[in-house]
Amino acid sequence: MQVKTFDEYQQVYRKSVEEPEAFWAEIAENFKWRKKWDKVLEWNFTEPKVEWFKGAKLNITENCLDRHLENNADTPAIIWEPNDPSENHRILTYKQLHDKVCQFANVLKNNGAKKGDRICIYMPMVPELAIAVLACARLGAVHSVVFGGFSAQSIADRIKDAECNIVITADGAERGNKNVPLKSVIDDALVQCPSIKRVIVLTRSHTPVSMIKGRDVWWEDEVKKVETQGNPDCPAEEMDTEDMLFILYTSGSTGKPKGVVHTCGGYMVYAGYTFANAFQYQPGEVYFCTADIGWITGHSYIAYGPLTQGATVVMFEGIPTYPDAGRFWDIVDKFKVNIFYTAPTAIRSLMSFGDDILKGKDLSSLTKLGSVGEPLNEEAWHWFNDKIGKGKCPIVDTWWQTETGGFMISPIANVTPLKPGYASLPLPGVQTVLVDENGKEIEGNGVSGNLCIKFPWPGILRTTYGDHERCRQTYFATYENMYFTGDGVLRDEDGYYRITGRVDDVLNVSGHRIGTAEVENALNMHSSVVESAVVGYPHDIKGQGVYAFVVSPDKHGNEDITRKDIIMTVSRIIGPIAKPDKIQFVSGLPKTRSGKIMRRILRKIAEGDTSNLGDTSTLLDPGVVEEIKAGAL
Ligand code: 6R9
Repeated sequence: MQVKTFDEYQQVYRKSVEEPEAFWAEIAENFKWRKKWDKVLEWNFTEPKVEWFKGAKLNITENCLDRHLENNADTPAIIWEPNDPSENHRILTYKQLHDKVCQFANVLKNNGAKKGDRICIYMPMVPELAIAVLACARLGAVHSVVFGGFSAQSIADRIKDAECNIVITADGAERGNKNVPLKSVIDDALVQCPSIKRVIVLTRSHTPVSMIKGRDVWWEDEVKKVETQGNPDCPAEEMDTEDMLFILYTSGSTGKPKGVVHTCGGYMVYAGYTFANAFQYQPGEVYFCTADIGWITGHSYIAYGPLTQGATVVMFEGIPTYPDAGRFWDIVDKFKVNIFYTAPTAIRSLMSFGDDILKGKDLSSLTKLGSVGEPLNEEAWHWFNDKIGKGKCPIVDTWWQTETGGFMISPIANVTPLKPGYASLPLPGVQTVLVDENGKEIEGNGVSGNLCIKFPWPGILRTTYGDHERCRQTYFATYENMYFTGDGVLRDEDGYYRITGRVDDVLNVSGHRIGTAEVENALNMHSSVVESAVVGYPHDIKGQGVYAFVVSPDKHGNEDITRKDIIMTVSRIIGPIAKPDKIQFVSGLPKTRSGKIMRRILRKIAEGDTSNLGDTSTLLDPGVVEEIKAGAL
């Protein structure tokens, strides 16, 4: 599955475009199937309907676990580093992980879980999170992991949308010196969720929790029951290749997050193949991905991708700056990490602490570096390359999305010549196109446009849960017969791709996708907010910050307190990750005569670039712009 030279990459890429079915069938042969496919691909982007490896049967956990038992049972699958460095780390070999997944799958069965059920997971970054995810997949239950930074309201929305019947959580999560009372947040969420019949609670932080009789059970008690039942194995459920594997909610340009659906066969092939190829993973290498399993990066590149390849994955519970800003490098040194995959926001944040934190850290084990989530600006690229990689580790800048399931545009380590700031070239099987606003393909090099993909790849989303029309509208209706990514891109003279950021109303704050409409809905829920508009602005560390223009005539005489109340409201409705960085009170928003907010103007003001606001003649009240400019933060 790995190409070894740039020439080979170019040949393989050509083949993947000319004969995509033959190309992917050959890749798929590297996986374990209960039954092989009758047909490699059937598709149209109009409905849309995409089916990969049609007729095939499998269980992804047999690929992640069982198939490694024969030769690699004692290879570490997960090396877990706790938040508190004085607590012991844990290592789970493939055999141990297999056994724990089977055991917990039996726990789920005892608690009524079956194939097709939707199970919500809200957990800290502990091995049990990976175990819970894989146990769902073992039974064919569909997991919907919700990141620990989301509020009770966000969890409730997601549980209701997917009609989940079970929640798996923990008493609390420790991140840095903060404790997030996960179970208590779940209790608040469940007030709105009658579909939940069972809550399984792992002990982690020893935070006091309220266990509701008949609904809530302890993870440890349930495991003991399975142990006394004396049946450690749990045969994997046979899944159709197009059965649902998981739902993962992500923000878009409209108010409500959508449940991106991935299915078993195609997703497995895509996550496994891209991991093996882009990182050129070799047996024995230690790979550390700093993402949280609550995001797609954790799904595809902590859990499924690396485990299908029998890799050793470091999983970290804490944050990069606790107990100090050298923590990542301590972990690299401690476990002799070879491949280190992180986000630009983390790199920029660690850069800002200066080079002293690197003194005495042995980073000599590193051979390959990776980045994901937002553009890796050149300054951060060079720091990462010079100070961390010591100029000898390729930086794999992976562009992809929740919807794509895996890497799309990315260098292949030690194969693709690198350019700082560029995600470089599409991986084999990925047919990128640039289009202009009218949907016309922009050919040639040295051009910019909107990034689309014109042919399916196995990891493409299949639908948005419960609302297929929304999937069509969002991704397949903007341009005919193309998947629209929502990103703008530059293709330079060498054909190299540089992602320039979202072209829709989606912000990317510290690598997290946040819809402006979602934040506006939350702001508008505050009793003294009449109306609001949210835009992004350049932020040194987060990449983008959240700037809110708020119309609030009645501030109870104290702007600062009102500001804090409003921030609290956003935190409650969406979660701390969506909190505005700046709130500017305004008497009105710049609107056209037809009532549309002119975000272009607000964006410029938020960026501090007010010299040329463009044409404001269509505004209902041009005077409001002067006022907003004068009060800009
Ligand atoms: C994997 C992930 C997707 C959006 C995407 C784009 C941005 C991701 C990037 C990147 C520039 C990269 N993005 N990787 N931009 N260079 N290497 O992040 O998924 O959370 O769905 O976000 O993130 O704007 O459209 P997701």
